[in-house]
Amino acid sequence: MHIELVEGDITTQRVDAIVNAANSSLLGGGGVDGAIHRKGGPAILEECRALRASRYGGGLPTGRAVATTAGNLPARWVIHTVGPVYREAEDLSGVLRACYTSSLAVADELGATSVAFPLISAGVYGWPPDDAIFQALTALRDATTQVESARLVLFGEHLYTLAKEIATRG
Ligand code: AR6
Repeated sequence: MHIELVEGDITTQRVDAIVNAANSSLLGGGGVDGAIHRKGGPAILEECRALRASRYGGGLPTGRAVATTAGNLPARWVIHTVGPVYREAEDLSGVLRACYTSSLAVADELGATSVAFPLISAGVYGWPPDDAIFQALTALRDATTQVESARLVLFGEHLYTLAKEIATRG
């Protein structure tokens, strides 16, 4: 799988699927989740509500992923995943990496070959950005998937520069 780093807004990415850093309620929130629902329109929330009614009454568990329409966005699907809230006292990096791999597994089920990811857990959920980037790159590099192109979308120049540095470090 080809891994690409881009600076920008995930809602404008022209790929088969974009990933949403959601919360387990699937009912929207701030950050990238807010932007996706705002620009994608009500069709996304409608499908999220249906998923809650059918499969995820107790919420989408952390580290898991599920797809909906992308509404008015240029992508075909939004894959919602729930990152772990950062905790110093507990190593949840395996759960964070699982967000990337379960999103790719959902992409495989959909037949999506290009997927754009935000930096999951690195905002409201408090994950230190450098380690969030490291975990994202590790998960994507190690993944077994039919997805041909994974794009990590960094919001702002600072995160983009940091990601470039971490990627070259290996
Ligand atoms: N495009 C790309 N990246 C973005 C965008 C955007 N439009 N907007 C923000 N980011 P966050 P989390 C970056 O907080 O930490 C929500 O309320 C942001 O700079 O969106 O997983 C959910 O409902 C950061 O680098 O997600 C949950 O309750 C990264 O996206 C909770 O926040 C992730 O920040 C999830 O928190």
